[in-house]
Amino acid sequence: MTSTLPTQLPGPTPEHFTSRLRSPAVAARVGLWLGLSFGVCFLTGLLSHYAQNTSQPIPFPTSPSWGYRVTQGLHVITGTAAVPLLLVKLWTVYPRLFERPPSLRVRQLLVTGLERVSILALVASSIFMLVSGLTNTASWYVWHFGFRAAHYGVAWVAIGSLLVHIAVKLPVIREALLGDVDDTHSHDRATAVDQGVMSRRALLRTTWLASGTAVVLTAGATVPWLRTVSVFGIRSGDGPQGIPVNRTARAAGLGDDELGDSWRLTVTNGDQSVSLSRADLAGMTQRTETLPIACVEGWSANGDWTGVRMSDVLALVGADPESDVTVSSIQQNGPYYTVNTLQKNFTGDDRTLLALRLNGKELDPDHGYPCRLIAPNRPGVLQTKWLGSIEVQA
Ligand SMILES: Nc1nc2c(c(=O)[nH]1)N[C@H]1C(S)=C(S)[C@@H](COP(=O)(O)O)O[C@H]1N2
Ligand SMILES: [Mo]
Repeated sequence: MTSTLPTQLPGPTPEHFTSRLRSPAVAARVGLWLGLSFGVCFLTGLLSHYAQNTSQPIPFPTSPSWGYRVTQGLHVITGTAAVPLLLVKLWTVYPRLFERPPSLRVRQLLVTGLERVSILALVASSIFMLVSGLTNTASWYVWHFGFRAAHYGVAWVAIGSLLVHIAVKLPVIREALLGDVDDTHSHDRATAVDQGVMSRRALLRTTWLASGTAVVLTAGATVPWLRTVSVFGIRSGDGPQGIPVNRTARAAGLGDDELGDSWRLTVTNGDQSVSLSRADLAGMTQRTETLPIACVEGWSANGDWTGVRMSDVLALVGADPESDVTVSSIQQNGPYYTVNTLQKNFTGDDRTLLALRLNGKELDPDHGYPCRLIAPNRPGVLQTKWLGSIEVQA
């Protein structure tokens, strides 16, 4: 006896989708690249998240100085590449959502139900990751939640459900990848009988091209020779002194009063404290280091920074150069970006400077005049501008 329960979900029936382009052969190939992009994006994302943690049981290394620039560049590039891949993948597989479970036995219903829930989690989290990431690279903060916490939390949902999905589909993936793209027999839906508007190979080529184009249009934000073609690498253009600016002095609420002669840097170690004017800092031994600003949003640029070593300034208050310190900006409209911890391996690194000059000139106010922090291999968001105080942590 067959059941008469309504097993068909509302909406189109599977018979509605007749294109042979929608096949495991296409889905597996696009899925392979999508999975690789997600994998690289996830790992580089974990690094970026860890680099921003105040407490780092395993010290985040200070070398190579360009490491974070590369990993965060990869993070944004693979995320961008994933957008066209995800769209094609969803287009290829979504008719499956309208398929009825193979039988109405409780076990089958349960398996099908679980699989669909995991697919739902995967699709929803993937879309969330790419949309929130993309709007962030466009520096468009429309979110009413903390971007970092949400993007990090949902990443685990995405990668977890992706692993479940791969495990469930492994036999199909294997067969599809080993077989010929144009093979219309194995695992194809019975109703997929139309040739479609193009060949499967052409669809795949178009997909790779779309993905590559998306990368080229944005990667100039971090790869200098791509700048001229990266029309969407929106901050790739020059800011003052050849380096982009994410927040100007004016946007930080700082003007001549705050940044003028009355400015002082307070350095504190327990009950020892000094207050330094810009002339005091300029009178100390000056060093120049070539270090990148590598914004979490994906853009990055190298600068020649000149200023005083962090360890030289700490010596004025008798502090061990290898101390965790709290670095604060005079900027008032925080709390983001204005206060953060510099871990002891960064504090003690000779390349970590309180910079006064950039590329041979006085720092532009938008780059943090009178004085900003610049340290090797550190997310841009932690390179505090308009410093006000440095305090050795107890
Ligand atoms: N006080 C303060 N420091 C700050 C910021 C800020 O908004 N306020 N932005 C940070 C971010 S997100 C980046 S990427 C770098 C950018 O430095 P730049 O504007 O000199 O290129 O500064 C960092 N330092
Ligand atoms: Mo940034």
